[in-house]
Amino acid sequence: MKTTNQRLLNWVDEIAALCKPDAIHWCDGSEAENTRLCNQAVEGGTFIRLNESKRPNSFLVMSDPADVARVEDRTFVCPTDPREAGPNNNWRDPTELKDTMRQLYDGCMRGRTLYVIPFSMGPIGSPIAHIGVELTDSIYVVVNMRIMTRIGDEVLKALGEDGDFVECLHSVGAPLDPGQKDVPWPCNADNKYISHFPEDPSIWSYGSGYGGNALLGKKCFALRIASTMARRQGWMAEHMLILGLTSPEGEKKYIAAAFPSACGKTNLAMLEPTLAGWKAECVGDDICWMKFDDNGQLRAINPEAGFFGVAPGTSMSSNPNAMRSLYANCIYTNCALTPDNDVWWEEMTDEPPAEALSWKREPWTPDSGTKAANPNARYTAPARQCPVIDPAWEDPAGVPISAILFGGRRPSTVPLCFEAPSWQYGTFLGTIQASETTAAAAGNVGVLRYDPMAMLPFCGYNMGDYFAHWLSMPGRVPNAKMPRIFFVNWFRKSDDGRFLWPGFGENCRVLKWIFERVSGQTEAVESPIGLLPTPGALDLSGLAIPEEDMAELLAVDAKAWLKDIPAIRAHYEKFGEAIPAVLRQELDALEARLQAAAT
Ligand code: OXD
Ligand code: MN
Repeated sequence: MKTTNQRLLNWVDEIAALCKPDAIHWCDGSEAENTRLCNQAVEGGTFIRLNESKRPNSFLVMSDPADVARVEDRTFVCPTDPREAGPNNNWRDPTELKDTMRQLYDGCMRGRTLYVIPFSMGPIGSPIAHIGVELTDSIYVVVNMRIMTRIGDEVLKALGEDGDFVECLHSVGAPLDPGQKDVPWPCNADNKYISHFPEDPSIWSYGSGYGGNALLGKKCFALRIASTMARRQGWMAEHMLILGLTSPEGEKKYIAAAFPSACGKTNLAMLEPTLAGWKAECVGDDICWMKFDDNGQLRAINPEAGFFGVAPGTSMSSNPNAMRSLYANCIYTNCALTPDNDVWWEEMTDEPPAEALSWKREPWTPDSGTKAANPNARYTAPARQCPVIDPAWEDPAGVPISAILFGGRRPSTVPLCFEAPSWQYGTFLGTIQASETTAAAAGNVGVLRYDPMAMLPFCGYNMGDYFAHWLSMPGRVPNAKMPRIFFVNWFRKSDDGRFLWPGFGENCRVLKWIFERVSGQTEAVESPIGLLPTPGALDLSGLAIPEEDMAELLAVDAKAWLKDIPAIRAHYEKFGEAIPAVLRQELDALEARLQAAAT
């Protein structure tokens, strides 16, 4: 089906004239098309077909070692006025950058096919969803976008004659001369640009074929560009998981949570509660779009349709529901290949395979002294394959959000859980969200890295204005019912370096407390930092945690908090005048409360 949308037709013509592909293919999104493209990628040496009896319809891809992750230093946010991009983004003048990139795009698809991928972020036709069209010269991008979003004819139908869409242009930047043989992973390692033009809005990506650099629906559209749309239109585009929690009495509440990288977001999104009678179901593991409904209720969709998860560390003990989602129909990137044509990554099994082909296509054994899989190796899995996918995950109306969680990796200072008494203070807590560096990383131990709302690499405009947008939400509609805001920390350690909290499925105990707070079933105690569980309010039944450990987990150490205040002030200074005055007042008031408590 070709579209009747004239703007789309004109844009495809314009890009084809610039990039000069050998052919143009409009993706219909069908199974037959997907099979054809996967076969073509196997024949071309890009895809390795995995063992059909173990992982049907699944493929492994090994990238160029120079193209393995998002490239934040090559990511640009380009409104006309640099103040709009803020200190949290790399800014370039949009006219100059477009000129530079047009030269790179000129002829960049020679010898390749230009694929047109109409895609919907969110259930097609949902009032919370938005449409994009990605033009790309990468089959890897097409088949991944088909898992991660809804693509094809259905989207063109929804777009109609004059529907709006975000222009997403992508090229691996590796044209082929006539007769030139392609490489398994074409890219242009020395010339990567991941550029965002929020005023269009459009995304221009060049040189990388990997993940968030190339699957433009994800970080580029659903966070950076969508955050600017959300600001203009009065909604929220957030880096959050969404889960549904059902009590033994059958009451259900939805929770969204924003954590910085490496804090177990996907694990929490799919957790298996250890408390009898409680059920957790997954709506999404990475991105959350929220809009008010007519009753002032904030409702959320997961704009994605798949999981692009970090594979290393994922196992039946850390995340059984992720593992169970991977039984078929997945793409694996930069995992290792076992002799029986299956994939493997570090910690996937207790025993590593005796031998494998590493992600660098080199023979590997457990004694090699190197990693078999790249630390950023990924699986791309259809969300519908998750055994605990929420029944409402594709509800066009979205799910009502009752609570928002912030958190970080804080071995010290921050208690297991507490609640913000107001939206304003909760927003403040989001702005000071941080993870502490550990001995595992180079540099000073215990240094705080601030990642407000886990959006530092993903906010498409000045972060100070983003904070103001958060603060403005309750005033956007009459009778706004705002979610309650909580702060959690699964990573608190004892003085002798033990984790005090078991984490994983046991985190449902904290979720239960949050559920009970939201439904008015439990009291809380006030403290200088917010509302903590009353003694005995956390359900610890069947869990052998020493009383002293629990006391430490729930203690508010005012002196330790006071030590963070100068770092918080320095963090705010980076955003200068853009920080809303009420947040500075919240910080002053917190400091005063802590000082009173410390003396
Ligand atoms: C991701 C990330 O890949 O946040 O989801 O980096
Ligand atoms: Mn993410």
